[in-house]
Amino acid sequence: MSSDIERWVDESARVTTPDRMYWCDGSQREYDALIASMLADKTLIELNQSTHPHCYLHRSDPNDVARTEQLTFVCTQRKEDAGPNNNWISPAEGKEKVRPLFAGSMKGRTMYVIPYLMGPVGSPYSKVGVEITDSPYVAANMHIMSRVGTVALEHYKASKEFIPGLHSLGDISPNRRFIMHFPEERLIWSIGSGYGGNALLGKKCFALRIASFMARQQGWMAEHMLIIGLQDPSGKVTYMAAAFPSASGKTNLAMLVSTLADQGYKVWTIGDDIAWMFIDREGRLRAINPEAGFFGVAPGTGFSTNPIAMETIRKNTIYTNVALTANHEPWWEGIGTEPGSGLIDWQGRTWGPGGAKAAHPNSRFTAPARQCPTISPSWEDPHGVVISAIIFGSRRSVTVPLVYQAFSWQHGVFMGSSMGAETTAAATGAVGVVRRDPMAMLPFCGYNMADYFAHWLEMGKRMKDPPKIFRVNWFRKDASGKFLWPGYGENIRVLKWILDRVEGRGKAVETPLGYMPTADAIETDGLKIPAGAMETLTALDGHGWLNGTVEMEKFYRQFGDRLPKEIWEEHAALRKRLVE
Ligand code: SAT
Ligand code: MN
Repeated sequence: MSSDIERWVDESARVTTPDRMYWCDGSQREYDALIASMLADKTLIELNQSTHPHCYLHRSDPNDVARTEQLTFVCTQRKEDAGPNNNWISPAEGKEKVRPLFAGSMKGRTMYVIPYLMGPVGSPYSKVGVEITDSPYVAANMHIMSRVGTVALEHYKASKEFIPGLHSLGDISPNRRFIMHFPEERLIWSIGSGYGGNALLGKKCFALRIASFMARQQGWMAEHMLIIGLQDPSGKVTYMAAAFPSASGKTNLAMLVSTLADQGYKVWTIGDDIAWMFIDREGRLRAINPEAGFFGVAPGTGFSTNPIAMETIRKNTIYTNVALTANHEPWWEGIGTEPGSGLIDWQGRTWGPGGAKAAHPNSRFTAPARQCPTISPSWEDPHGVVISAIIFGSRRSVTVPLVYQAFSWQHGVFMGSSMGAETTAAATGAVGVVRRDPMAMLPFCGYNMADYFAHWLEMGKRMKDPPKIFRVNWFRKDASGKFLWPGYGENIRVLKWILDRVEGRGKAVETPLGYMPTADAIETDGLKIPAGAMETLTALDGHGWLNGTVEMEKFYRQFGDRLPKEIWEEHAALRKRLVE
């Protein structure tokens, strides 16, 4: 065992004073024991073991159900380095504020020490973290979401580097909840929440906030992106990475069931949330999925919308804040079955139709990626997969067309950087408000986003043939509020056009926004959409876009001189194209 890790663990134990300390080895026996202890103290409920083998339900504290962005801080020495996109406090002040909350916080509890690996075993791109936590729920979830124990320590022996993350439930009070990042010393402190992104420190805290900071220093990228392989009729697989804000369909897109399967188009899953991307010796962009599981949103996931996810989460899955049927099966809005009588809601109360939602809108499943029927044979390839297209998407009821392509890498970086998104239940706060969410990274970029845009521009220069960049919007609505595009499996039609463009054969017209598919370029055979929907989906809303550029300008101004001039150039060029 490394003395560095031990030293930090001892120091953390001195502050938090747990009754017991336990080092996780990642074994099945250990996982089973964690589950058994939570069944015993009733923090887990056993689900129907004949329909859902090894599946359990956890109900969190009702005030601890989503990420809390207002309590999340990036503590760099200088405020400018965290940027206007992050809450900031100096490292010294941050520690002073939060250290007292850790004092004795694990009294009466067990401290779990979880060495974990982010990325495939044996990959030069994988990285080690160690999470200390007093939550067995977190320990069990980390087992699913990362590669825990011996494999991580083996990797550490060679790399000699680990990211420490100290987590304690504290008293689960939002008044004493802080998610603190110290990117310059690569350290995470999180207290007061047991919820996913706040508490599973390998995920957003390490794999995005700390990793994005490291990636800029080291010349790679840590992105909030799913990774898929699109197989064409010849059997060739082309890999794509796509950024969408939380709870905007990344898991569904990653597990898409193709409606063009009879033509030979199929989607393989590599990851549904995070991509780490590196430039290889040949100048190509390669991506790995640092995670080992899916922490997906339950509501809206159903037998018709995402049968692959439904199959993936049938066994060995931890459900959080879903409803419970009388038959002890998990249930949520959009699952596609009737709940029957005797449904218990996510807070353990009897539920009646017409009442509030039975499952929390941000209720989740945690399931091993290897169980996914469409998991790619390359998902654990130590060298990753070569990315040919990058897709940016978000929920926009108006203005943003179904799909278009950037003129160049620089234009694509501008497109990603100016992306507006309607907010979702994945973070506490108002839902459905449009905010700028560049590259879907606003809550996850561990440094000043002006520098992040500069880093993207720089990466493009270093690649020989950078991936083509696209913008998509599945969420456009008509005047009556109905979605115009069917989405889900039909999104394959858009992916096919993207593939055609990558291969240089897709038909497109030049518009002020970028290259848009010609009227016949997207296959509509067999597609059930209202008359005129395709026209609306591909129409240019010049007025809406001009207003959009005003919003963009407001957003960019916050970054002052630090914003790369290329972004202003592209902004001016877009305005010019729109008014011409
Ligand atoms: O809650 S998580 O941050 O883990 C998931 C998400 O919001 O994307
Ligand atoms: Mn996410």
